[in-house]
Amino acid sequence: MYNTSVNHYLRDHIRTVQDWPAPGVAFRDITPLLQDAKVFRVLIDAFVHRYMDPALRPDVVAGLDARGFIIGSVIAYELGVGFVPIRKRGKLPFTTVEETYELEYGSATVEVHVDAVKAGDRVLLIDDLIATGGTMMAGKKLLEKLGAVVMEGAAIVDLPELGGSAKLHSSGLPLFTLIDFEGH
Ligand code: HSX
Repeated sequence: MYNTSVNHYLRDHIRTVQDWPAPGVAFRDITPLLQDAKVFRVLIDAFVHRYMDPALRPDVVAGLDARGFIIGSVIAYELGVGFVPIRKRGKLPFTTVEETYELEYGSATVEVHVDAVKAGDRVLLIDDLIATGGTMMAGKKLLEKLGAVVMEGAAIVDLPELGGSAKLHSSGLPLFTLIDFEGH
């Protein structure tokens, strides 16, 4: 966990929307973190302070479609490294590699350009939230197909009850998250 008072400050700016997108789901909405300039800066700095440490500094930041783009690109800019988008299928124009993963109902596919990272690059993988961990796991596998090393996964919110962070951790991926939400 990051500095506790920062965690609480950020938590207070996450909106919980009940029964969205489906009955029984408590959706953790990060948009209030972004729309206030001061809160947005505190949020981004929480990540930047960690990854500007030379031992943890990535070569590239990869963001997961779509909320991972919002924070991932700003973090990359602040760290002075490049940003690559991992997109849902059919959005990237150049040659891609893809990875399909299971959802509760059906499956999803994510893609990245074949030249997005180089073999041996140390990549920081970013999303807004970890639930089942399927999205982040697919992103990790994609980057590894290109020979990159995913040095850490980072997200604003973890929903530990859904088991994703434990699954990612046991796959060997270190994780950094700012806020845990249990229950509703
Ligand atoms: C949500 O699903 C978030 O923005 C993440 O991209 C993703 C997390 O779910 P999971 O793949 O961990 O279950 O739309």
